[in-house]
Amino acid sequence: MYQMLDPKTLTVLVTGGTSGIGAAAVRRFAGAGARVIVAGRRAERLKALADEFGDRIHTLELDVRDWDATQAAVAALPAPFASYNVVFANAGLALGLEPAHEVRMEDWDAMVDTNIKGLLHTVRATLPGMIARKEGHVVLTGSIAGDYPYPGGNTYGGSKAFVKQFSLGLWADIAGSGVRVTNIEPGLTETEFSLVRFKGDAARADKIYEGVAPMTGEDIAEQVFFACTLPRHVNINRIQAMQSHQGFGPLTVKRG
Ligand code: NDP
Ligand code: 8X3
Repeated sequence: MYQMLDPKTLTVLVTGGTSGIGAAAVRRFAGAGARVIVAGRRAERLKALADEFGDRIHTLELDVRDWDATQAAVAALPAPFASYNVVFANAGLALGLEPAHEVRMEDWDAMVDTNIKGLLHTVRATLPGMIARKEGHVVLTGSIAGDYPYPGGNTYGGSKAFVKQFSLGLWADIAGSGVRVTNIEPGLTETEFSLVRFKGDAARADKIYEGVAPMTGEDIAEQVFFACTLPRHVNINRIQAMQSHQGFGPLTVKRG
């Protein structure tokens, strides 16, 4: 029988663990017996996860945009959490759907600071430990938006295209080190993503998921769990998944 890794041997650090895909990953791994370090900014969400899973969970109230805080939080991890061997750099957001010439600069800054710089902070703070231990796995949350453009996706899509290329560059650097790299690229997934994108406008957010059965955080967490529990000689470079009614738009020609 094919031998998957025992999840009880995994200690998983999840950023963006307080909601959506990240929270589902926390539950998937902790539910299977892994230790999980959950990072996010919302303290009450972190506490709820700690209450649910007890001493299998360690929480970090952390804004990944802050390099000093990210570095310090990783350096201060207590045993046995300090020997993490999976890092799921998942925290991220989209803000707005305006065309480039109308967008608020603060929104572009926030996406770059979180989706690119926050992800880099997470990887740079955690990678040396896994390289030294010769065992680990970096999982990054990209998006189909990093592959296929859509109107209003400008900087969000650009940030996820960065994640795609960075994941390949990271693998070029560390293949053979014992640390694996996987880019998870979900499509339409119902989480707090659209509520955040539309700045609390729940009616507009709900419309995004109307008339389709969107993927859920659990669907994506299962893909992460699969990639991380494959035997260590297998590296999944990328998993791209779409909701089964989602397709590609045609190329447009704007005439006149
Ligand atoms: P959610 O809004 O439900 O979750 C986002 C998570 O990111 C929250 O836990 C939030 O925690 C955290 N986060 C945001 N900013 C920061 C920050 N500065 N520091 C630390 N944590 C932060 O959305 P999703 O679960 O959908 O999003 C997770 C990832 O999946 C994102 O990278 C997103 O781009 C990506 N994605 C989502 C898709 C979708 O359709 N939903 C599809 C493709 C990719 P807190 O607010 O507590 O800090
Ligand atoms: C989120 C997917 O298509 O809503 O990354 O931008 S999409």
